[in-house]
Amino acid sequence: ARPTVAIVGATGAVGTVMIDIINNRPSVPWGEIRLIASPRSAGKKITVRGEERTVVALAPEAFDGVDIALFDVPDEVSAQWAPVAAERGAIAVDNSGAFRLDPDVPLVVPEVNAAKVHERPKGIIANPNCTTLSMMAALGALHREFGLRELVVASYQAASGAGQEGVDRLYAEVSAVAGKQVGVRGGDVAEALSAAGLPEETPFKAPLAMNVVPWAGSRKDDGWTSEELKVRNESRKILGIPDLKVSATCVRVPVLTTHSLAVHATFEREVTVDQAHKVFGSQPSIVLQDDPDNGVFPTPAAVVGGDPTYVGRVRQALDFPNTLDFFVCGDNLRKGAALNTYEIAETLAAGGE
Ligand code: 2RA
Repeated sequence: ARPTVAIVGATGAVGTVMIDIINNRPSVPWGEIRLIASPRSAGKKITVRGEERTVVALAPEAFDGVDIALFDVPDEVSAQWAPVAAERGAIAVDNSGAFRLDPDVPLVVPEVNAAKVHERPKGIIANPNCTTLSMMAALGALHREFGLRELVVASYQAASGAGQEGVDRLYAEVSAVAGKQVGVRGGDVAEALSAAGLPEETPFKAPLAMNVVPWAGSRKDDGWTSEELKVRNESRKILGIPDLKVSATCVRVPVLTTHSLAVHATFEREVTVDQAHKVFGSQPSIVLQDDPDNGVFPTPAAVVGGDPTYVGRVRQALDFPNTLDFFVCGDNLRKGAALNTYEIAETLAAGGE
């Protein structure tokens, strides 16, 4: 029989993208597609692949008969419910941060380490953080050829990474400054936001309109943010390089959706721009956009809504041996979240699960 898949958090931001992905696949391997959400959203009707389905409330019985449960819910909900799904016989594919660094839970990007889906003693597979994910297809491909040793990255993260609250805040800030001569004097953007009646409390810690904010996630030891540590720890785990040297600075920019990263990657062997282009060009999930003389390079506004990872500005570092610099963009709600989770489920389905 064809496997039953459940989407947990079907009515949320990532769950909604997940349904869009399922609706737009040429074909799907699923028998039943079950929609699960909080009791508040239960009873809601959503059309999936032409068939109207009713959302059922999150409860242990909701997982009965489910083969693969895709979790698009906050960390604490996953922490509680993914083990329940696994106990009931489902494989839980979790998009939250709850299990990513658990040694008994594989952290999977199918282009990089698909075989890890079979090593899941807890019945749980984790999906990486969107910032890490945005560069993984590119780094995984280069690592296979040239052996990655060191990674220095700066992120340019979209407001939607901070959820609907982040999206609403950026729209409100952009309307508050629209048509005004702000950004010419220290503090005048903040004054414009306050004059427009926006609450001082913001998900970004500082005005995001007409600005960039060097902060994403929560505070960790020694001045690092949670987001910066995720980039380090998750990259090591996905690439299978426990001692990979990583240093990240995560920055929020006034972009709605699509995270970008400036990547400085050092390899065991020399790598030329031509060789890197060939590697990127041979990856089905990477689109190479690298012709700056003709204005061809990826930007978040141009690639948002797309599934691939977009790579450009590939250069051989002038002062660092065996090192490439490049720029990468990936839709943080698609490959960064729902799409990768769905691709893990497809990998499982193709493996005869
Ligand atoms: C962010 N990576 O962009 C986070 C969301 N998971 O804030």
